[in-house]
Amino acid sequence: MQNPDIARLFDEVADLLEIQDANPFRVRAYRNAARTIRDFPEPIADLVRAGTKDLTDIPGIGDDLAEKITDIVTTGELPLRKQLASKLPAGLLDLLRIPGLGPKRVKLLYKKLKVKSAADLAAALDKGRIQKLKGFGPKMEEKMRAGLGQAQVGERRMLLNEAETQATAVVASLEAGGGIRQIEVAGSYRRRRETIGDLDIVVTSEDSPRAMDRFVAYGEVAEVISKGETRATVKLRGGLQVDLRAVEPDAYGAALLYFTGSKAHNIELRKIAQEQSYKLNEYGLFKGTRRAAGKTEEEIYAKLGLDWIPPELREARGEIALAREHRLPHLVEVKDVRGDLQMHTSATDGKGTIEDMAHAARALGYHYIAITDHSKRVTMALGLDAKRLREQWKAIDARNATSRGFTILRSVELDILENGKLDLPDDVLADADYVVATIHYGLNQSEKELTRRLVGAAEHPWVDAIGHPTGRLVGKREPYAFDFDALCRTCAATGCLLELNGHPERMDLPDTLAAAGKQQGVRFVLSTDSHQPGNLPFMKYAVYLARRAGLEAGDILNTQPLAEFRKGLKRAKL
Ligand code: DGT
Ligand code: CA
Ligand code: CA
Ligand code: ZN
Repeated sequence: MQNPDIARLFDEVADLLEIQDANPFRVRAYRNAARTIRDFPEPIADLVRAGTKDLTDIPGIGDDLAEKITDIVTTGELPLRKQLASKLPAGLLDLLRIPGLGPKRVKLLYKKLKVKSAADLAAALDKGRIQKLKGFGPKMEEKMRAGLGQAQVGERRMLLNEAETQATAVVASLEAGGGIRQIEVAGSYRRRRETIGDLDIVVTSEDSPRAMDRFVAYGEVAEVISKGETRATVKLRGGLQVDLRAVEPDAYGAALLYFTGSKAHNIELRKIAQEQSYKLNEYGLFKGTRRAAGKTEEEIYAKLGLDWIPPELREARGEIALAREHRLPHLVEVKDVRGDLQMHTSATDGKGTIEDMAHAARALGYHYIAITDHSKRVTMALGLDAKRLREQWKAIDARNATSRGFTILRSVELDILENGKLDLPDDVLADADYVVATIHYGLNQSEKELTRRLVGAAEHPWVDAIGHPTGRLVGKREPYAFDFDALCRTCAATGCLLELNGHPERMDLPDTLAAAGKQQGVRFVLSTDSHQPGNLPFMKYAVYLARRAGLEAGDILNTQPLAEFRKGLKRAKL
């Protein structure tokens, strides 16, 4: 049982409760627990087995949840989930997996139209019955049609951080079995896409059949799909498929290159090989029957006249031309980042005090952080009004006065209201060190409205950055409609920064937009949007995003020491 598996059970309980009209607080408690567990830095199953840590020490986990977690780890099931599910048609849970269909909509479809399965939904769509329901416009209908198609072909992608938990554990199990020489998780995982279809592991081993045996015997395997001497495919509990391929050492680089992809990158490479009368495949780079290269990726790229290309860039977006001209960007790394610029505390919807967050941030080697609790419009999170915010800043000032080499910036996640105004008065914003403005409400406004709100905020003298600029939630909510180029033009002109929010559920800006922003002269900041100290290591996901966008440390203001960071802010020029 990995953390994501435990989290999934709690999420399902929340969904089932919500469909059954349970108390919203109870629903929220299970949802929060799911998130806490998913994002917890250590495997919780290990803690339970070791029995050394009291689970109720984890923020948001009380006695009841602790007991349930222990049950899950020991029995693999959660009786409450089974009991709740038994009251509803089995197909209803499948409906929840269709993008855009949350428990609220599933409940409506079930109650009003007796939709109990994907097939029922397809029929209801065909008969035009969905449109007549309140809250289901033609746009929604179109989305559900598309989602239904995806759900039926089994296209379910996992968030990168969940896939990472699973990948790390499989690799550790294989390595513990012995006989593995080289091992790498290739595919979209190695390219650090924000979602992962399946894991593609490449190994060299002195005893491949033994590695395959070990692989299919791994404790998390739910189903063995195929197994041979050099190749096996399994499905893990929770649905993630994993392929393992063992190759000879002379072909390891070629196999790694091939299975890392992307497919489009591979196709371009193969064309270049052909132009130089080579043949490139997963076994090597060949001239006739002679293998010219294959042991490492570097030697294959080199033979083709190319610099080695970091996996994050292998998407056929111009990286091969850059590699030929020795002009690949020097991509930003986690160690370049000196501060984290979005996090919440228990003053609003976070779980941890300012001190807790500062302590964890120092341990990561940061020089500064911004505490960015919500402003008052976000009532659900107990957002701060001017008075509470100023009190928080006073506490921050006091703490800064006694601490050396580490600074907490007075900040706020400032809501850009539906009417385009900002949620706090200018005199308050002027006293902040850093202000990140974001949109949480009115996401369904017209493109014109939303663009006006974002551009207006970016023009405002005291707004230093726009946070999670597109509002997307990976796999759950598409970006809201707005003119990204217009926002970039404003940011480039005013010096307003765009945030790359590395929270695994957000990953916002998306990589392609960040790359486009850079072309327009925009500068960026990286953040984690942490809601507890244990989230701060999410910075690596922000860095992955930045790398996929081709960003260098120089493109990102929070790679700078504090003094330079301050000088680079828009407010420094006022
Ligand atoms: P995913 O799993 O959907 O997140 O994405 P990938 O990129 O991991 O794709 P996957 O697992 O289907 O295949 C792994 C890699 O294998 C892929 O990135 C490139 C390579 N590959 C797979 N199929 C083909 C193909 O038909 N042609 C070429 N050139 N490469 C392929
Ligand atoms: Ca894959
Ligand atoms: Ca695959
Ligand atoms: Zn936010």
